[in-house]
Amino acid sequence: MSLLITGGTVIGPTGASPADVLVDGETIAAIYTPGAGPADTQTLDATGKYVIPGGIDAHTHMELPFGGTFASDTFDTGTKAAAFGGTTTIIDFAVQRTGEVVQDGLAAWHAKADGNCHVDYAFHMILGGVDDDSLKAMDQLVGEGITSFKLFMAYPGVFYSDDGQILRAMQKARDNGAIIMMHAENGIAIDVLVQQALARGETDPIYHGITRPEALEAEATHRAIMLAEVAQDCPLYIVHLSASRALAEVAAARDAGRNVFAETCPQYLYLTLEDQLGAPGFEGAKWVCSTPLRSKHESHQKDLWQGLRSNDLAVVSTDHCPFCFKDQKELGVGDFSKIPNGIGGVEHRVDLLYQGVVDGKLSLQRWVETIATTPARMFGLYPRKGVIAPGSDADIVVYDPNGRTRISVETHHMNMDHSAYEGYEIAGKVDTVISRGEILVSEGAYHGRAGRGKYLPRGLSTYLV
Ligand code: DUC
Ligand code: ZN
Ligand code: ZN
Repeated sequence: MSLLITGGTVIGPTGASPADVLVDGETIAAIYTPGAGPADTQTLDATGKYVIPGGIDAHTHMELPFGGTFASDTFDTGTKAAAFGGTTTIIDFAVQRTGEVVQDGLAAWHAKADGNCHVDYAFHMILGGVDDDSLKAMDQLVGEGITSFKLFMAYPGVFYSDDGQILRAMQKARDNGAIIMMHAENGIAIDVLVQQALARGETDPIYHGITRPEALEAEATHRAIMLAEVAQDCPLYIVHLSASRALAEVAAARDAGRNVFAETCPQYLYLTLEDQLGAPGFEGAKWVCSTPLRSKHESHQKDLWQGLRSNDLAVVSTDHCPFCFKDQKELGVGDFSKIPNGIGGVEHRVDLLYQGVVDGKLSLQRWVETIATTPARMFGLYPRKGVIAPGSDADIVVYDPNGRTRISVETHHMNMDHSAYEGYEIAGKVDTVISRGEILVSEGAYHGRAGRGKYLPRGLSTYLV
């Protein structure tokens, strides 16, 4: 089937231009000056709207086991919610927990996702135990299209790697071309602060943030950057960067020409320690995530937006890790350290970042780059994904700048009993969502189905210096 998207403004990393886009089957066949496309084709009128590549959320955790429970979105519910929000590819984290075999963890993730996804999906691999076997497995996985590995400097006893393990994994990645993704927080020091806070009776959710000070994110970010230097400039990608001094560490490494990259997430751009984590009673548990929300009395949000403009922050992902308030977040009543860490947001990233365009904080081009093009290049999916160009997959979002989006638990599609952004009004709206040539969302109606999403083996990053 072919489809001509007419009258819209195509946005790419090089700018915005009026163009008609011809979709043939699963791919983009041609781009025409307005009105020059074939006459005998079904059309989709995008007049007055933006035509952008489908969003790529490079950081999700469907069904992640955490803190005695599991993230509440399955690959079915989570990827359907992603589609509603204009995200047509996710990269989820397969998990090897300490003591498990890497290949078993990966097989478990394939089993969870296979036949259940509404949009295309790929995997990174979390290494929770770096040893001779997992280092060998890294080579095998790169051959299978898993070209990025997440390590944790936090969560001792669960996912934590010490500096020697990190260095060995980085050396391996330097050899086989993979990227190391780092959860950069000093978990050993954090655990001391957590125990001291609990001993003082400081049990409310806000102490989750207070016991994870930004100095310990900056310190870990610095250490990771230095270890990657020792590993001969192993490509390093800092995940969920939340704070000014960690950003300064990334910026300094980038200024020195290093293969150091970072992402941030909408929660760090919009939400704060005081207003959300500090909500009365146990309410703040909704916003317990790590790295934590930061203080509104410091310059973090302003600096993160600046980092997005300057490309010191290359990508916006969600770290989608939803837990219901009832029975899940409630595991931490009376002890913040038992609240499962995570915020759900896979449905709202495209809209929340568009709000940055409306607010004058981000250009249209940077919007598209940070939500689609750069994640595709960073993680070996480009040019199949992340760009509107002939030959690329027809993953396309028609975005209505004159529409409005109201975020609420009443209307969202994620499997969560609350929304981290309840009541937020966005000036802009996802109008039509196309995945590999198939219309999944139009006029609010859903036409997709579980199982149509394909697994995407990835190539090596094409974003390296
Ligand atoms: N941070 C979270 O908030 N949730 C899951 C894992 C992580 O690192
Ligand atoms: Zn993390
Ligand atoms: Zn994460």
